[in-house]
This record gives sequence, C-alpha cells and structure tokens, in this order.
Amino acid sequence: MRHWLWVPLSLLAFPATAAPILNGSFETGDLTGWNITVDLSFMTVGDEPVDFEELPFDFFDGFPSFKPQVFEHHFYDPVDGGYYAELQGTIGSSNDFEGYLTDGAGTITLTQEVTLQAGDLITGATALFTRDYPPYDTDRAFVTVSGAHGTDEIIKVSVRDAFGETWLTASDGPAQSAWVPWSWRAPLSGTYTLTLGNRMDDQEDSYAAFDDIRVQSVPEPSTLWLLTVACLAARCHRPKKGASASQP
Ligand SMILES: [Ca+2]
Ligand SMILES: [Ca+2]
Repeated sequence: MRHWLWVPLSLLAFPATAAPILNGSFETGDLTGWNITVDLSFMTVGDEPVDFEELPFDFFDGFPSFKPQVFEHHFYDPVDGGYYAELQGTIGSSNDFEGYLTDGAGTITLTQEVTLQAGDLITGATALFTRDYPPYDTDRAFVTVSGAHGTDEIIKVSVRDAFGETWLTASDGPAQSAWVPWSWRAPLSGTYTLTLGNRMDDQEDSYAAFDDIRVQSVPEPSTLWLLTVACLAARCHRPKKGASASQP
C-alpha cells in the first residue's frame, strides 16, 4: 500500500469516538457535568398537593435527606474506574411527619443534556440498595431520556428487583440488587436530556447507584463512503508481486 494512504485509512478505520457525556463514569470524583434536582411536587395529603408553608414544622429542616454523592466504595464497588455516583433518598419518619403524606415522597435526579446522532448508543449500569421491602416497591432507581421523540424509561430497578423474584419479607431486609446494565439507541439526531434518578416513598431510605455511562457513536454515512473509497484506492494501488524485482 502506498504510504500516503496509511494516515487517512488509519483515521477512517478508527473514527474518533464522540464523547457527548461529561463525567459519565464519575472519575472526576465528584458530580462535575451533572445537574442535581429534587422534586417533591407529587407529594400529597389526601388528594391535595402538600402546602409546605402550612405544615406545623419546618419540612426542610431535617426531614428529607437527599444526598447525591460519589463513592469509591459504599454499598457498591464501581463498575468502571475508581468511582460511581449514588443518590440517597430518605424522607424519614417521625410522629409529627407521619400521616401527612399518602402518595410518594420525592425524587432526586442527576441530569445532563447530550447531543446525539441517530443510531448512537448510550450504555450504563444502575443498581439499588434499599431498606424498604415488598410490597412497598415505590422506591426505585431509574434512567430516562427525553427528546423530540418524547420520554423513554431506559431502566428501572425497584425494591422488587432488589429482593429478587422471591419477594422476601421486611424481616429479611435490607436488600440490594446487582448492577444492571442498560442501553438505549437514539432514534433521531438531536439534543436529549439524560436523567438518573432515585424515587422513593415516605419511609425507609434507598440508594440508587450509577456508573459507566458512555456513548458509542455509529460512523456517519459520509465517513463510511470515504472509508470505502479509500479502501478501493488502496486496492488499486497495491504493487503487483514481483514488481519491485523488476526495478533497476
Ligand atoms: Ca466509574
Ligand atoms: Ca422508601
């Protein structure tokens, strides 16, 4: 093969991997690149949303405990590298608190906007450690992606999954799932919002774990076309056997 073909062919044969996800494996040791949100909007008293101003205590003073953290080791070891992210959700309970909430309690999420090409594949791993127990399986670790196509739930790991198919009882808790790998392929090119979350009910804490989130890009058609042309050119310019022997 002519030497001038080596450089472009080597570039085309191994196209640069796009890295639209920042700190997807949390190897910075913190949550750089991710936005943290806490949503309590779906808490209710009966059928009515909670009016935090009317509660006879300071709801935000010690009751909810939402802790986004990065660990080398806690309930889990990292899937990739030295760190993973863990979203702790604890509403807790007290004599003052019990009775005010009837449905759900809160969601803590990490979000990041990612720009993808149609066909790009997002992969990652999720797990759930929980002190809750069946049949109270509201608590869950989840991953969703939202874009022009709508919202997809990529993975959900609930209390049920943490306890396995046997659905053990409260006396057997706490429990933790294994790391569950997941993947999702972008149907359209565009900007998407990737959300990692922990949703929980009003009692018994849960810890959602996330790691090794990355994007595998598919080569663009133009790249494939150039690769094909380059390969054909290389084949046409290959010296015939014995050609060099005839050289003076
Ligand atoms: Ca990691
Ligand atoms: Ca719970």
